[in-house]
Amino acid sequence: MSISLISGILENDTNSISKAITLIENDKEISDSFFNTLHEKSSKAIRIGITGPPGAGKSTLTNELIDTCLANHLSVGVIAVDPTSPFSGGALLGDRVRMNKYLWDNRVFIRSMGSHGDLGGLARKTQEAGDVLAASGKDIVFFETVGVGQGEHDVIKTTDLTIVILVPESGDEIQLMKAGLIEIADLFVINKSDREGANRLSSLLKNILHTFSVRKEIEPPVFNTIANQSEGVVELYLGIQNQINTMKEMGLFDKRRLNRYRNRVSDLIRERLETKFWTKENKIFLDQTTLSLTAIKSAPIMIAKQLLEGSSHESI
Ligand SMILES: Nc1nc2c(ncn2[C@@H]2O[C@H](COP(=O)(O)OP(=O)(O)OP(=O)(O)O)[C@@H](O)[C@H]2O)c(=O)[nH]1
Ligand SMILES: [Mg+2]
Repeated sequence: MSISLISGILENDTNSISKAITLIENDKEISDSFFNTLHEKSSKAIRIGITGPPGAGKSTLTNELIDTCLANHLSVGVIAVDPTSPFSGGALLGDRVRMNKYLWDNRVFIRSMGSHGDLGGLARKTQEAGDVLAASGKDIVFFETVGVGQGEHDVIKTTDLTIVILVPESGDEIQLMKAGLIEIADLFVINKSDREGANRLSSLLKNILHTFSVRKEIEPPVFNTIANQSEGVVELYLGIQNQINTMKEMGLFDKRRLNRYRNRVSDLIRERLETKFWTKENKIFLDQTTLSLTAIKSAPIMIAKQLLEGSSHESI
């Protein structure tokens, strides 16, 4: 990793930011000192996760929030996680269109990161990309994901604040409970509030949250928006600021960041240990001892133990 790349990032040079994220995405060897420098410079940015079902209006709302941030003199980075799912056919194209809108504006940097069906390491990579954007001086970094899979949830868990977007048509209790949305949300948005059922959904949600708040330190507020008409966006923006301030006052903000830091350390350890563990020999051993279901004569724990104890090598 060259010194010019890091200084380019710190000077908010778009090419350097882009290049660094590509290196991270492609798992290229990057020096520890690079990450150390990023770390020193990346604590100021607020990281906000935006998640919700496919087509809920996440991108439309993020765009609105970008404009509101800019109007309030805040620069913005966006990492849009494309889960390469059948739902998100239009997502990449849409993201390209909005990237073009800000092409000449270095207060905004938008990037899609694909998981290419392999969710391993996605949360780490998006965090590192977030570090790059934070170190480039962005005040706010949005992480936009479709709230479907575990990998996307892992991404959301790495943020300072999580916004869950729902739409009237997704509006039954089961939907809300599904995928642990209530657990991860700090703030809810009912988008497409021009549609029927929006009020019903928001009262239902508020009721559920009230019951849940016994277990949560802060009851998540609920906002109604019509993102494609820019309605409710300023209120949401103020609500986000307010929520962050409350979290800071209660010490929850720092607590969450500390947890996130610890989780990053353990995730890195897990990833490195696993990479080191799966040598060619160990992979061959697993394949050979599990050639077919009928060939398997012992419980998984027996194979795992042999692998861990290294006795697998002798028996190949
Ligand atoms: N009626 C209505 N349509 C909206 C609203 N907000 C967004 N849309 C439309 O809903 C569609 C999907 O919006 P997106 O912003 O692409 O949704 P998304 O959640 O990013 O979608 P994926 O990334 O594909 O999951 C677009 O056609 C938007 O114009 C709204 O408040 N009301
Ligand atoms: Mg989208």
